[in-house]
Amino acid sequence: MGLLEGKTALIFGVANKRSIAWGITQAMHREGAKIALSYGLPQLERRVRPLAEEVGADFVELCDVSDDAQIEAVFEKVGQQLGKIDILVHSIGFADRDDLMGRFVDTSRAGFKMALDISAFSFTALVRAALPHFNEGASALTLSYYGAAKAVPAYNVMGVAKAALEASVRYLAADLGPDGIRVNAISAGAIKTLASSGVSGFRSMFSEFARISPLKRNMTQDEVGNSAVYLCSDWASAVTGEIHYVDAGANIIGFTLPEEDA
Ligand code: NAD
Ligand code: 0WE
Repeated sequence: MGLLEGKTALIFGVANKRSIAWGITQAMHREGAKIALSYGLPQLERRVRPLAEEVGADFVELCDVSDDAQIEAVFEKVGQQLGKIDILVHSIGFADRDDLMGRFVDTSRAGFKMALDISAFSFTALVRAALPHFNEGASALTLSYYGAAKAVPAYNVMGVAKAALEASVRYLAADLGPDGIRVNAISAGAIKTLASSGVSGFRSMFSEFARISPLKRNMTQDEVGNSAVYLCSDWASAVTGEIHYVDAGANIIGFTLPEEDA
């Protein structure tokens, strides 16, 4: 018997096989959840359709989360085609590439607005739009990163967006707790995906991560997926407003010594 048997999960943010959202999708499918997917750009459809087929998802809808009308439209289809949902996953983040290099202090007003809109506000927008469609005991999950809590080289405006996202998780959890709806985030360690591999210096960050983490390795999309299953399952029924690190323990380390002194 799967942990999510009888539940329906609506997952935003699958772009390709490497997406964290795809690791979550596969884990939730394995645990018996019915899967529905939403993707962000028309040109992603030809990649997402075959993936949807792998997990038996009939509901596959375009939704650019920077557009209120598209959010409204996708949830109208949820009402018509999917029925009530138990799990909402938000695995979406975007900033202008130019803002993910150089100094944070140089961030433009337009770049700041876009990063916060797509990476932070969209979670609140999706949760609000989902409210009439949630079953009793439903939960929402988003993805964050350590750059919300500490200054990470080049993460810049995305770190500020993730800080806003993590605070949103707490306010949403406080708002919706009385209705039995839980809201949590997974803060994942650095993983190679479309959104990360284009980032300059990512390779050395990736190997540095494996060096400092207590488990002495990186993690996988599948491991994030398994933690997502737990947080969205009834085993986490008293867990809400939480930022749960899935990072091989890296975030607990204060500093490391150079090899010769260790
Ligand atoms: P990804 O590129 O596979 O996923 C990002 C998704 O955001 C894509 O599916 C993209 O289409 C979608 N998106 C961007 N703008 C959108 C818009 N306007 N409307 C709708 N969708 C839009 O990369 P990923 O690494 O799987 O990222 C997923 C989440 O995980 C992001 O929130 C990211 O910040 C977070 N995260 C990533 C890492 C990492 O190292 N890869 C670590 C921690 C957290
Ligand atoms: O949240 C992320 C990815 C965020 C991201 C990445 C891109 C690259 C391409 C948002 N927007 C864009 N826009 C683009 O045009 N991560 C946690 C992965 C990541 O991204 C970094 C990191 C890490 C880790 C950027 C700089 C430094 C570290």
